[in-house]
Amino acid sequence: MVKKALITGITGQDGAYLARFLIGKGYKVYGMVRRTSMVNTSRLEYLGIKDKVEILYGDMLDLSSLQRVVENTEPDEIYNLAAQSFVATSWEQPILTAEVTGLGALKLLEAVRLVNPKIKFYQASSSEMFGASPDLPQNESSRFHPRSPYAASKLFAHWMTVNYRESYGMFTVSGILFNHESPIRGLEFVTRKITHAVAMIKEGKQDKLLLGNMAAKRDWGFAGDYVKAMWMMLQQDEPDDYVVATGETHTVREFCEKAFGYVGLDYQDYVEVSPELFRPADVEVLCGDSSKARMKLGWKPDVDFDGLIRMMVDADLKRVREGSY
Ligand code: NDP
Ligand code: GDR
Repeated sequence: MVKKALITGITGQDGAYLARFLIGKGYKVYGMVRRTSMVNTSRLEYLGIKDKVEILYGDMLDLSSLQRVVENTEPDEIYNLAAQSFVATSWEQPILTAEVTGLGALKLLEAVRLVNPKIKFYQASSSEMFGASPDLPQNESSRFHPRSPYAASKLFAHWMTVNYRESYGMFTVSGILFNHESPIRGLEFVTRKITHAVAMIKEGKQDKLLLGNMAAKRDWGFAGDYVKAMWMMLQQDEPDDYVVATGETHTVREFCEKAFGYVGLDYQDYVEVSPELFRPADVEVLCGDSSKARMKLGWKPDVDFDGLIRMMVDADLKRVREGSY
């Protein structure tokens, strides 16, 4: 029998990669999207799968719509990737962030419990939940110390996922994923902001790049590798939580150095620091210990830091040259 998966957030970076991965595994893929005045399926088009997924309308703010989408699709697996996912915006829209990213996950869990508690449920948790944790590298037992409305909302959703497993015996898992990027990463995130600027500068269409905290350190991997781990978590006999990370951490400055260096430029000639781009509170260093995922799931990343930067710069150069972005 063909397995069915429902993805919330299918128009986002991970939603598109996960949909492609599941289609490759023979799944029937449903994607929930919120109503907007313009359709936003550019990432599905980029990965060549727009016509291979079935779209349904629903919103994380609206429990009745979630319940209807779950009833109408009768999925075996649900991947809850929908969120207000940009940390910086979460200070400007803290309540919306809590409602979509935090309460939205609880609403979806409730919809699953009411419609069919046997559906397997994946929650997109985040390394941001560790925030200012004194533990480094961070694994599943590390202490949480969220540092933004986004991170606090994700922590609520994480604990609700754990609680639905413990209270109702549901197959709910929380994947604590460290930063993962790709050529279809949103332009506001620092990696894509840099690789896009590198391409624009190289092609003579931009002359500088403004950044905030360049000392921040992140454990960056490739989104295509990380969506595999999501699926693997739902194929286990028992539901559990897993950290997914490369185990390497690099500064924003290093990312710049390599991305500009790849096209023969010196980042110091183009990058300026703008105090306006600093956050009210930042997470200074994240580095994940994914031993559990590697041992129990057999997961490992295929793309390394340099490979990721090359992939992103190449894709942005191509788009800038074609005038497609
Ligand atoms: P994106 O920001 O690219 O995608 C977010 C998705 O959520 C979009 O499809 C967006 O739809 C959808 N969405 C937002 N608000 C609503 C709403 N009210 N109702 C329905 N859908 C909504 O995120 P990523 O793909 O990068 O991340 C996927 C998930 O994983 C997110 O939950 C994120 O917080 C989490 N995460 C991401 C990490 C990363 O490094 N990428 C690391 C750890 C966790 P629309 O297109 O209409 O805006
Ligand atoms: P993050 O990603 O907050 O880790 O959240 P982001 O790329 O936005 O920031 C990473 C670090 O870079 C610093 N920085 C800048 N960031 C942005 N966006 N723009 C800048 O100009 C800039 N200059 C410096 C930031 O201060 C920060 O320290 C991402 C999201 O995908 C979340 O949804 C996810 O949960 C986490 O990764 C894991």
